[in-house]
Amino acid sequence: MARLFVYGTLKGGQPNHYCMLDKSIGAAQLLATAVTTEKFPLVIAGEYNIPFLLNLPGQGHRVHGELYRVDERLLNFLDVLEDIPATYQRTLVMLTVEEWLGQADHEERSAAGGVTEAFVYSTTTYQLDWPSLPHYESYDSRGHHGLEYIRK
Ligand code: PCA
Repeated sequence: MARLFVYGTLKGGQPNHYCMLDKSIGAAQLLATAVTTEKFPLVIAGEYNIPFLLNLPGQGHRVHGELYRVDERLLNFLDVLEDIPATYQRTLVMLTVEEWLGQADHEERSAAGGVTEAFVYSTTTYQLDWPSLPHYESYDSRGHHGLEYIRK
């Protein structure tokens, strides 16, 4: 079991969320809503309007998302889906929990000050102009930006 913070198309209501629900892929339990403890630039980039958390701590906003407990099968599947390590890299990020949800057990909830660590798909392999794209604090494929995610 591992813990994964999702901020983009894998979140509830977003275009790749089905991966988190499909029991034939693996198992995921939603533990909490959370925000990155540090700021990061969250941009929408490329011809398919893909959300990327750029690994540039201190820039942009604290990014909102969902914290899941995932099994190895799902994690391996997502590593392929997210094209690790070319497009994204799976790194550790510090999170501040906003709200623990039903599936978090007592041990998980005891995180000091609600600060906890999880994997995230972030990237250092971005194009030069991406840091100057608009920064978001919460991703929605159908947001006002008009850059709806395009499935390949
Ligand atoms: N999928 C991963 C990284 C960005 C994306 O679209 C996520 O939702 O966290």
